[in-house]
Amino acid sequence: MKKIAPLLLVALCTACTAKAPPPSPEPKAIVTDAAMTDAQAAEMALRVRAEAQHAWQGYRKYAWGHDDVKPLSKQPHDWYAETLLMTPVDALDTLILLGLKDEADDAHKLIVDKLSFDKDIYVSHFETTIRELGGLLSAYQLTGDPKLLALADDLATRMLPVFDSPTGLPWTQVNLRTGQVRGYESNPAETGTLLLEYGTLARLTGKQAYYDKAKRALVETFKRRAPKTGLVGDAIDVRTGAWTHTSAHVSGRIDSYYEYLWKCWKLFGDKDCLDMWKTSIAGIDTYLADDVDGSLWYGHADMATGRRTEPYYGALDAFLPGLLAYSGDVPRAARLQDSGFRMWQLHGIEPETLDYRKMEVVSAGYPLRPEIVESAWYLQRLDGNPKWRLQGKEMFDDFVKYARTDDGYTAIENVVTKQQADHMESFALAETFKYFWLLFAPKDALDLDQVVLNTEAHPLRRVEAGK
Ligand code: DMJ
Repeated sequence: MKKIAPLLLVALCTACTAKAPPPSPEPKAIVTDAAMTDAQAAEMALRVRAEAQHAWQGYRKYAWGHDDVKPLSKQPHDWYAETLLMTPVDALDTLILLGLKDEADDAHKLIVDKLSFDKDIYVSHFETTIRELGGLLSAYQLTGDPKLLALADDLATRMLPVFDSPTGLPWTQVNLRTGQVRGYESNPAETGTLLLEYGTLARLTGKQAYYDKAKRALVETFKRRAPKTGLVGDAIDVRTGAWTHTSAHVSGRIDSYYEYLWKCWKLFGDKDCLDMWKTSIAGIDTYLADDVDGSLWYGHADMATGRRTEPYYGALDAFLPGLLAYSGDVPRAARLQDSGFRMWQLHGIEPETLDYRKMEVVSAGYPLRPEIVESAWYLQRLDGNPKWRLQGKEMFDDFVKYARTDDGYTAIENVVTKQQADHMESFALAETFKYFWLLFAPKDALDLDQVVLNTEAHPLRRVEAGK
């Protein structure tokens, strides 16, 4: 077993003595001329850590051994007939990074003692890849425990039959015991958000087929882009490769396909990914970007012509500022993040979908999504403007105010009325708390030169081929 290089340094700067900024005269204004001191940021990081612990305890108390918790009814919930320990697997690297050692040890032990993929259940290939495979790989790289790598390898082997379609685009579901596949109506997020996980596993195990199959799925998606715009649609038939829905956007069903084009270049140095990214981002910036009274948004368009369809942006789209910043376009990233923050401030929690021309909510739920916080973190890390942390603090205050329960954190059914829903998705601990914490933690808490985060916020460390 190779020695695992430490990824993290969790000591927070509590010794800094700079004075607190004066309070903003406008409680809802974005303050740009004040900064959060290191000591205040350290305090925020500790607060986030304590709240993450509270969320974990809700799962621990009411849903231990299950996929996730229903925080209001205090009941366990499983995605399928049998548990895949979704929350512990998704949360383990967050618990480690935040220094919640007892909780991390507990989750780690549960996973190695109890997790088995020999189950007669059809699972979503995409969700299982980003949450389970991504979580296991990242936890393996953080702990060096070979059992976690063995679990990842076993899971991926069971899922490989999905790639045996006439096009190489994966079927959407696979039976983990029998290898039978089903589900032909897919989308770019599901066909193109696989290479970081399968590629890392290929590097760690020497099994090149993992890389090749996931890369082929990505390339086959890209090949079907519209010639004029370079954009993809949001539903595709994996049997024929024909688009069944041609709406182009950066929201759910497409989002992380674009994310992985850039990130597979960053993680593997794969030049094909860089070329595909350049073509794609040119189309996104040309046809989806929408300037409304000086504010930048990215809406929906027809993939073939680029004609604007809906002026919609939402909680899922809010990953784009982070990706723009990460790929070098900080000016657009900053403008778009400011728009996203306006969307958040409209009701003090962002909606799933907003009509940004009318500034009206189209879809009012908030299932504890991380994307807008993720973008604040990338921007804070890459351009250093203090306002991203100030935005983050306001969002965290709102998040605690509306989503906290006695026994954890729960989704919001309606961001206008603030009525709570009864579920805590595993990405709340995998991503939302992690990005909030990273936003306030010192820079060296996670070395962005060494790792690339998958779409579920699992940091994957670069591994040289053959090592
Ligand atoms: C997560 O599972 C991933 O971030 C995915 O890419 C999009 N949806 C959720 C979070 O909102």
